[in-house]
Amino acid sequence: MKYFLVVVMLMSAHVTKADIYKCKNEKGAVTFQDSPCSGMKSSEAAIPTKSISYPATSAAEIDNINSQFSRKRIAIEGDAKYETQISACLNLIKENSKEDYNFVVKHIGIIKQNPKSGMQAWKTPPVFLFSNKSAFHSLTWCAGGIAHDAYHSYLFKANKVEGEKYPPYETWAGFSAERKCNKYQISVMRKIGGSESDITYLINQDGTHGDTNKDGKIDASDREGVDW
Ligand SMILES: [Ca+2]
Repeated sequence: MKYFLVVVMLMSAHVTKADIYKCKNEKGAVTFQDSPCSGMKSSEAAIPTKSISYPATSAAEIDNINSQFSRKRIAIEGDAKYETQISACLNLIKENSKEDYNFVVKHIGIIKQNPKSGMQAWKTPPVFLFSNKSAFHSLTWCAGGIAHDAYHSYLFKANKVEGEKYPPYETWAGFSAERKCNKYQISVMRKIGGSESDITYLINQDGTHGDTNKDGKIDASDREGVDW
């Protein structure tokens, strides 16, 4: 049962929050970005992330965003605001790196709103539980978090042994696996315009962030300390 409770994590508590702006391009398509749109004042942020509440997005706007990436491949389970945010995060990856977008789509089947983040890589399709705290922190952090856990899912599959339900824990969710996932997260965040402070923070991580009770290993007992 241990593995059903073991999850892998994202960091989020340490970095500055950034608002999110809903912009329209010349063709009228809605996009989301971390900085104000051209000609827009910073006070016009669509999603001030200090509080997660923000103006309701119409169904038509959500459809417009969803049409920008393949909903057939990643399902999003959450409220309308959450779906909009995750769609925007995925779209950010897609627009900046098709290769990484394809990787994410390949290794995550469902992104699900959940109080605590974690990757259920053993499920078919793999389910990424992703908290509001991490998802709404900023678009680039959200996208980086998705990339991070897609990599955990990839490691799970890559290290699976014939006849065994789970690969050795260390290979996909231990400290060395976390370092690999951080590395991938950094590479994606560089491509999508992640902030220097976020990237520096990740570079300085040693892969032990998930060991919240600091007993030298990551297991179910660390879940309680997860606040992201
Ligand atoms: Ca621990």
